[in-house]
Amino acid sequence: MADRPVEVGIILGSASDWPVMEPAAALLTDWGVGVEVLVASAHRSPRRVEEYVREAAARGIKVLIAAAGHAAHLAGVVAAHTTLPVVGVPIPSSDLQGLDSLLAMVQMPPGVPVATMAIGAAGARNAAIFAAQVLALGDDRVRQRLERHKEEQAAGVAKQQEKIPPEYHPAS
Ligand code: RP5
Repeated sequence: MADRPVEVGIILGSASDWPVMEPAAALLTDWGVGVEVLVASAHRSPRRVEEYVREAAARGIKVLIAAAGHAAHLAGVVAAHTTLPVVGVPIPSSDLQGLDSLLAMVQMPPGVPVATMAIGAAGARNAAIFAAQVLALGDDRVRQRLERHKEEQAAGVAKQQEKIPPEYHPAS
């Protein structure tokens, strides 16, 4: 929905993080949330990060998602420059498979929070849902979409019962 105002900004430490984060952008777009994606690195292009983040709130962005791998300082640096909520996604791009990124993001000093998600694909999906939950506080349309998501998810789990032989099903 190109006519939706952009309310979520996703910042990638590198374009190599995009395959992990694309489903997050797609989910938000599918739910009617306007999203934009910027490649900007805390270490390689710190000025680009700062300039984007400092302008974000004035441009209507309400939630920032920062995804990075290795010694992933991106989300923390983003949080340093804004009062917007910052969601972090550790990307498993290093030899430590994201454990380094997770610790770098989650171990923020007191006073500068980053809502850190799980490593990789699960974290990317949850970052999108979490961002939608923040927006839903003031947007009934997004709240209704989240409620539908909960119902669909629960129905999907119930459907999995069919994969278990009937003789093992709990007596109803
Ligand atoms: C991090 O280093 C990026 O977020 C990426 O996950 C990782 C590798 O970056 P590239 O060398 O692929 O650009 O800063």
